[in-house]
Amino acid sequence: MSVKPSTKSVDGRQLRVVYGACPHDCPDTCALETHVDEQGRAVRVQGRSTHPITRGWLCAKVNRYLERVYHPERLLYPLRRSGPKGSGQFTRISWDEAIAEIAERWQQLAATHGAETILPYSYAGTLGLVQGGVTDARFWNRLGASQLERAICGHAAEDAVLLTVGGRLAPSPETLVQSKLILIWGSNPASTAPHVMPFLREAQRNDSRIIVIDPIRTLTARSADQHIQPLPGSDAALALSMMYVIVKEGLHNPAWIAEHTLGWEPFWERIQQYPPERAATITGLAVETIVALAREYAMTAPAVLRISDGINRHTNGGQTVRTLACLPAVVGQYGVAGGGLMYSTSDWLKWDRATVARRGEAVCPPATRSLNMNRLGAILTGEADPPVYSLYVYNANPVASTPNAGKVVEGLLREDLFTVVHELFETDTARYADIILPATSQLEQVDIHKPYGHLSLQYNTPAIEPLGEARSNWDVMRALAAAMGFKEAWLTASADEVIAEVLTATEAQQPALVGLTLERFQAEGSIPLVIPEHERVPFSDGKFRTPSGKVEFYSEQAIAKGYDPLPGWEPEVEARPEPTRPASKEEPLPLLSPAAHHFISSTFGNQQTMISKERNPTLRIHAEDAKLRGIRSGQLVRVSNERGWCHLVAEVSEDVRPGVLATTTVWWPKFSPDQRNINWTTSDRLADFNGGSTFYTNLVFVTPQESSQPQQDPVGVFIATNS
Ligand SMILES: Nc1nc2c(c(=O)[nH]1)N[C@H]1C(S)=C(S)[C@@H](COP(=O)(O)OP(=O)(O)OC[C@H]3O[C@@H](n4cnc5c(=O)[nH]c(N)nc54)[C@H](O)[C@@H]3O)O[C@H]1N2
Ligand SMILES: Nc1nc2c(c(=O)[nH]1)N[C@H]1C(S)=C(S)[C@@H](COP(=O)(O)OP(=O)(O)OC[C@H]3O[C@@H](n4cnc5c(=O)[nH]c(N)nc54)[C@H](O)[C@@H]3O)O[C@H]1N2
Ligand code: SF4
Ligand SMILES: [Mo]
Repeated sequence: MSVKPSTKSVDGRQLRVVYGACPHDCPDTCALETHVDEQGRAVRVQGRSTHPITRGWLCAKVNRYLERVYHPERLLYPLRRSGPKGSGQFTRISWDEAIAEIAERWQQLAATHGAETILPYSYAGTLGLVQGGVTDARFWNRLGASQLERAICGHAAEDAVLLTVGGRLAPSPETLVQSKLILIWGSNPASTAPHVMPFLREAQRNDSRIIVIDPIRTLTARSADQHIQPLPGSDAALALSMMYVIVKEGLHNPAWIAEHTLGWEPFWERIQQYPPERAATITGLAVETIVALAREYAMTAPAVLRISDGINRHTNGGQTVRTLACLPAVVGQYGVAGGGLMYSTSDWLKWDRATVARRGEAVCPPATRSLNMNRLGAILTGEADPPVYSLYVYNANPVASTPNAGKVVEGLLREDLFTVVHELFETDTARYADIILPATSQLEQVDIHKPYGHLSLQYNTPAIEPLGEARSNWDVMRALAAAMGFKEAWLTASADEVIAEVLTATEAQQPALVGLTLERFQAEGSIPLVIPEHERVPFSDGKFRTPSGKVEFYSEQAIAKGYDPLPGWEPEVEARPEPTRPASKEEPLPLLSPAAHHFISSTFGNQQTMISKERNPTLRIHAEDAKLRGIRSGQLVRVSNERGWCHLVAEVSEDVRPGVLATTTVWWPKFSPDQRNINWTTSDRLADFNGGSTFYTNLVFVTPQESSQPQQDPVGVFIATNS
């Protein structure tokens, strides 16, 4: 990319141009350009035109990033609770008071109950190396706090891909234009990775076919050439059955399988349990659909399989992804340009972990227990021993986003829990804090970003001064370290010093970073990883990063982890016993709650323009199920199970098939009816692999709310009166 221009003339004004990175949990990791006026105010945020993926445009959300940055409800000062927990009553205090109080409480806890009773809770508010990765590790390791197993998103899928091919080495999305068939399986890029869409359109213009496999007719499905709608949680059976057809019809690639895979014989035994007639009863698809899909996939080359994390959020999610990851091997499509598996690009570059985390430093106490973030409610209400007495939340909004959120609230109400929340806004989580700390936005902080959906790194230069007294995550860690008496240079270094240190340590091991210095990032903003052209087709050398160097249909590593050594299908733990039989009025139905187009998880869920575009927290329900229950569009319905309940606005829709329900997430509870959202019903049960989340294994009862009127103005109606 070109070297940094310092100013731009717009409408006769000289505006400063600052290069940045979109910090959000989105595979596109866009390269930003912020224009700043003479008063130091950002007046425009746009996508950089020279970036190979961003290509000069941003999504509907970040296009309006300045509304977020200059939102009238930004937290600007530290606050201390002055009423009962959850009352929303706070009084302004100084940073010195806030830091001193936190440090004192933690020193007391460390002395009396052990530092393990302190739990940092965070996820992907920002994906930056410093404000995310380093903040997540260094200070907490030095303190000896409990570790957090960050398993809320794609943990099961990551494990599945690692077991099968040994690395998350997706090709960059530009290569989609080389594909002749694109299977988009349980992934909704039109909303969740929008910069993939122009490549899909171009592929279609090149006569490529796109097939979307998703229980919901998503925005992506609407623009596909074909949409196949299996029942949720049935995909592994569909994939196994495709393999059955492929092999029975001799459309597989025996030579490739013999050379590049391990365990074909036992896997073939398993596949034979899934003739299309059986798969049809599991998936709810016609036998002909399964057979035609199998033939098309096997007979079209190159064919790429795109998956993302949505499909892994089931109790059988790990095995589902592992089975899907075997499909390209059966037809010999790994290592082919425009073919293979497009999951995540995360393993093209791995930051040097020892430098990021400093876990091995002599001053750090021995490794502590790891607590799974999906179990937060349970952890706070008795599961943890010793209990958690202090929770420090940043980069996350667990009251909105965590499964079984009602339990989380129950835990946060504990009088003996000292909760600190570092946030840009008074989220539903911040409301339960004892101390709230104001956080900077991306325009106010330094960072560097490694994407999971392409192959360029983005550096983020702060464009404006912090608003009010807001501080970045890392600056708060530094202040807390000082207050706790920790003097190590790796806890006091500036963000840029940390970046330089990690770049140097990582470059020593990974050629993809050679020559990419902090100074170059500061000048250029975005730089592609150094990957030779001939290595850009993943696995084209036939070497997989598994222990055997092959695609492992049979995995000893899986056995060691207590999993089935072979891919396979299991019914979901919570499922209708006969899913293809029409559901009676009294029966609970499976509910999917995937990503909303105008939010990123719960981020942007307090921005009026985004709420207006999303309209309502809706329940999409098929006309047959709606009629049976006497439900009309626009009516408020109660969605419930043994974990909890919430109210949604019914939308009778052909987007879902009979017997399947859908909503979108993550609505802020405080902007939802009764101040609760769908996560009051989702389960904190863990997935089959790696402690993953199971948001989409969720059976719920649906009943109409008798007295309710159609909802027109959700924000006016639902907004909490005391917020
Ligand atoms: N606009 C927007 N963008 C986002 C986010 C957001 O909230 N909004 N979230 C970000 C984050 S945190 C993530 S992890 C990614 C997620 O990115 P995606 O994985 O693309 O998004 P999801 O909506 O979680 O799930 C994708 C699709 O999987 C389908 N699905 C669910 N269960 C099944 C199943 O059993 N079988 C099949 N075949 N399909 C199934 C859902 O119906 C959904 O359409 O997106 C990121 N980008
Ligand atoms: N029902 C259901 N629930 C889901 C999902 C689903 O599909 N269905 N998706 C799940 C998935 S995939 C994910 S990844 C999780 C995500 O859940 P979370 O990680 O909780 O993500 P967000 O809800 O976006 O919360 C991020 C918070 O971090 C704050 N933040 C942003 N930048 C900074 C910063 O620099 N410093 C500090 N201190 N804070 C910052 C934002 O203001 C925001 O409130 O949600 C999960 N929840
Ligand atoms: S959310 Fe995704 S698409 Fe939108 S600007 Fe950020 S990286 Fe780009
Ligand atoms: Mo996620």
